[in-house]
Amino acid sequence: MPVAVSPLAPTAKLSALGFALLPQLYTAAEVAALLRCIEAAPAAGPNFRRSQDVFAIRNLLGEVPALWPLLATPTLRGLLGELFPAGCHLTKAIYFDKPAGSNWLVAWHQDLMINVDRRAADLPGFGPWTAKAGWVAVQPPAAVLENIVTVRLHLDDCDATNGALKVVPGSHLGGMVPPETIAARTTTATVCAVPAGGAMLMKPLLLHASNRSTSDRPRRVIHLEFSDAELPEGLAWREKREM
Ligand SMILES: O=C(O)CCC(=O)C(=O)O
Repeated sequence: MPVAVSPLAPTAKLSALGFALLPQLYTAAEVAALLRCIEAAPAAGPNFRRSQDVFAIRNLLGEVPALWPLLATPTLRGLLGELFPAGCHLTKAIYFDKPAGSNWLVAWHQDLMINVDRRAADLPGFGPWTAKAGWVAVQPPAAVLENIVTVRLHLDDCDATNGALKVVPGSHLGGMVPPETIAARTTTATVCAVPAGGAMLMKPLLLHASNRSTSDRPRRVIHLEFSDAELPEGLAWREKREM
């Protein structure tokens, strides 16, 4: 009798590959409510970036607080409970729309920076530091990045034509990679198509990129980062929100 091979659970896939695709994390009604809430936001100020090729909202929950009760569903909380059994906090939230026909492409990279509340220049292992429009960001030690899980919630069906992320499976296991070696590491890249209401889980050190859109469909994403790590004394996550 053939032995049934059970597919890897999302948490196991995330550890092994650096990403996992969840076809349905939110219902169609929940997605519609999230979109209505974003569309009703005033969309003005330094955290809003709008051009023909991208519409982004940084500090999403600070700018659109009404989103949080819609996002923090029992399903999301259940997922986070599996990922972080001892509890976790949100550390970053961004909204991205890559509109139909967008020319915005994102080159291969790892997500190396975290947003923090102040500059603490002599903190061992932390740096370089940047400050833009009142926001301080820093590259932390790899252990801090390894603890983060990003949940990219897709609000539209997304495939290779409208900017689905391309990733290099397993590339999160090699630590921070020198930029000049990235191109040679992308030969095994795969495209992460996700339906509306689905999510992509990913580790920040996973090599990822996205293409321009050749589609007539938008690609709206809510990007949430979670961690159960505290930063060293004197430094705090800028957007920290307990779960
Ligand atoms: O959404 C995209 O296409 C790229 C975003 C990205 O690379 C990032 O958030 O680091």
